Amino acid sequence: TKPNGSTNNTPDKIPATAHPLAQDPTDIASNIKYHAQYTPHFSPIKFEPEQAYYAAAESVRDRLIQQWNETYLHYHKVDPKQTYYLSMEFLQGRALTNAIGNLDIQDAYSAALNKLGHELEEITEQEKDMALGNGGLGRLASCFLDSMATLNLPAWGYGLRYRYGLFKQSISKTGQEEMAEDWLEKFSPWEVVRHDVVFPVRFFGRVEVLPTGSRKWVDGEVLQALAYDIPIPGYKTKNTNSLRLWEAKASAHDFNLFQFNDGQYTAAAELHARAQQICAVLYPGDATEEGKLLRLKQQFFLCSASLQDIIARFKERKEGTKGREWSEFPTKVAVQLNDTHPTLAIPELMRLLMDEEGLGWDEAWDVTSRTIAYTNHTVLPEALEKWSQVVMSKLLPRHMEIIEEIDKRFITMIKSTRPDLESKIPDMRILDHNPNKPVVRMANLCVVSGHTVNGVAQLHSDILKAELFADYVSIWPNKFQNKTNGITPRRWLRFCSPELSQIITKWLKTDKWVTNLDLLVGLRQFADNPELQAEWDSAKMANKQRLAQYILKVTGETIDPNTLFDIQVKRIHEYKRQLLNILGAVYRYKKLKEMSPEERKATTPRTIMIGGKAFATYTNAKRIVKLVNDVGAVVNTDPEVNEYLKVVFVPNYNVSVAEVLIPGSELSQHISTAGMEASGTSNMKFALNGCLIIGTLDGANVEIREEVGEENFFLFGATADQVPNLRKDRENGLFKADPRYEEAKEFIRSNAFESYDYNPLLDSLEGNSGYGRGDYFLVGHDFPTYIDIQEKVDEAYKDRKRWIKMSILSTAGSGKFSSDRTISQYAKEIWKIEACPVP
Ligand code: T68
Repeated sequence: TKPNGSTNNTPDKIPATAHPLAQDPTDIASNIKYHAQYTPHFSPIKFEPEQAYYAAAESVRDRLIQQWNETYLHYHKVDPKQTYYLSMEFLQGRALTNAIGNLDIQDAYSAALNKLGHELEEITEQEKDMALGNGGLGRLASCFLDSMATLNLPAWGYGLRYRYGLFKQSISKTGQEEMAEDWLEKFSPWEVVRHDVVFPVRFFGRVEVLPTGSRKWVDGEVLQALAYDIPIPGYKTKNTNSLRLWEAKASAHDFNLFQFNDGQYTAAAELHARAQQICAVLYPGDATEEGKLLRLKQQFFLCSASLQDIIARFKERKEGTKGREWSEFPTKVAVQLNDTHPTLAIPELMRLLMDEEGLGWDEAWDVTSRTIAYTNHTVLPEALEKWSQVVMSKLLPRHMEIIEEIDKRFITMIKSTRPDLESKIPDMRILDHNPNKPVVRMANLCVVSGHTVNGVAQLHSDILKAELFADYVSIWPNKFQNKTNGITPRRWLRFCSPELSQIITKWLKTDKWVTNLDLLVGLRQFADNPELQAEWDSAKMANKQRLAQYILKVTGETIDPNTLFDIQVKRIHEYKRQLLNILGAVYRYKKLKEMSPEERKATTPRTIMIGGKAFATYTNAKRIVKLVNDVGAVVNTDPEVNEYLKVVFVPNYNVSVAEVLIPGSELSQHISTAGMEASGTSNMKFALNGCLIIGTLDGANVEIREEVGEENFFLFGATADQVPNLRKDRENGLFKADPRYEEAKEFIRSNAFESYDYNPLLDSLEGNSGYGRGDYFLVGHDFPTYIDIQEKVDEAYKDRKRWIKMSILSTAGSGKFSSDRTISQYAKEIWKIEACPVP
């Protein structure tokens, strides 16, 4: 047998016996073997890492299912108020390490797999990321699920089961290429299909007025929503919540057997094909009318299926307790909208209550507005959703009527109670009757209908109140809240950096920090302790080595763990200013070239890593990806400088890549134009892992700097309140470029990197100010202070002791950014729900 048991079968001595709740490694090994033999997905000849992964995952699922069922039954019995987190995106990443970690059975599983000739680390690498999200918003939803389960909160996630999640990115000579990422290629062991949970969802059709005067949505086409549940285990608790993902199906009577037998195969299965389109991909390109319609269908599909399910549960439990009224619905149900993407939950809940349950408008409105709350994640104008009224009326005629009524009543209310705001009505109302393109403004619908609106970091929430939603604040001053984002300390420290975690536990003399992250402040008192510093240094070094091996594997580039590891990973967007980073790298390269060999030796050697996906049709973002790769190709092969500088593009950035990158980072860049990044969440992950931040006063950076101490944060750049005037200055020709900035741009224009035409990209930094041109993102303004602070970074890194102390203080100051804190605040201040621990 080869070391990993890659020949015939599992080691023979271990029987294949079902032991769903085994504790002992031998019984766990038996249970894994049981799955390999009796719930097979492969032919019985091999038991390689891939087969071992599926068998191990199913054995972990066995024990999850037990506590999962108990959780459901317990909630059913206690009947507490529950939260439903509606999100078009969940970026779950891998589940196996997380499940084993939360169940606290790492050691037993590791030993069991060894008995079967495998290594746990190798097995977990077999799992494909569940990447049903784009970036921060989707990952936030997943961190929230983890915290809700860990805090024993009765809460559900609701989303869509996309066949293909976020695309897989590869890099070729021409830049980024996208491929479908097939997470379901070989089935997912984590989902359970609920054949008994199916709801009809209608599209198109018309509104019929019944003799009673009530209205009913009829005709059109009806698809079925089928539930797939993913277990969400809490950390060291029995509570195991559900992420319910809907899949669209057509039913058998929509299959036209007559047509099929007549040879009209496509026509016979037309509705089946349309059903498949709904959940085919995450975020279908919305450049075309078809793409827009499909995205709207997806949004409605999520909202309709979820609300029918929520209402069914309410009614089921209502029958148990005699005489519960619909007015009690908001005492049992809290619905949180993750951005405006699930806004249609508002008119859909109104419709279900009025047209299906027979409530009047006022009663339905009272229930709806006390149930729904909305989180805003952006102030970027192009990201504020607006749907064509024409498209909406066709696809959802009854909902359009309801939205018109909400709009009408809102205007009436303003006119009667706030005549001073009358001139603001055109901006505040939900419908925008612009004759060229009448639209529905989804954010306005959320603000008018929801009981609470929140931003995702203090600065962002302040901007919402002062700008985007300022007029509404004067009507409903108490509707607006802040909930600074957070991240789960389990995935983002305990499991992704076991070495550092062990050291923290040792020095704090407890592992309670995993669920009470504020305890990390206890590290402050040891920040100068040479023993801790030495341990910290060696754990960081081990993580850097692991990262270097990963980079070698995926790029072929050798990077030196003794250099400063400087990382920027996030979606590629002009406002996030990867262009500022690469211009800085180009400037550094040019200066190194001009130095003598002795001068170079005195510099701080750096490895700059940049990773992230560009939306397929976002031209400038794709040019930035190509530029980073082209700069790397020249710098990394230049024997004069490549000891002192490397520039690496990390391909296909996703959750599991982040789990390798973040623990191995020493400096990370969060350098958005102030006022534009609502929060950022990777900044929190880096800080938690003892990585120092170079950043602007934007999003949650502001709060991170407050917590870790300003001496441990490399700050530069304009502040949010300066930005509008700086843009005006630019328009008025008052901007004076720093010569170093001009030098870096000129160097790229001179084809120093590739004969590719970078002029269009660089031209976006020139000329008059305006969106997409004239340096709207103020790269030119912030460049000089960016270069200056980078010099401070280089100096600080030379003093090892000082750097490690800063690193320890960074972790010590990260307690606030646990998603447990965020979720406790949502639970208390928005949802009004309480823990319901399974005994
Ligand atoms: C992000 N938003 C914010 N949007 O940019 C980030 N948008 O500052 C914040 O930390 C994070 O949300 C969590 O609050 C997004 O990630 C999207 O991904 C998105 C997707 C579809 C449409 C619009």
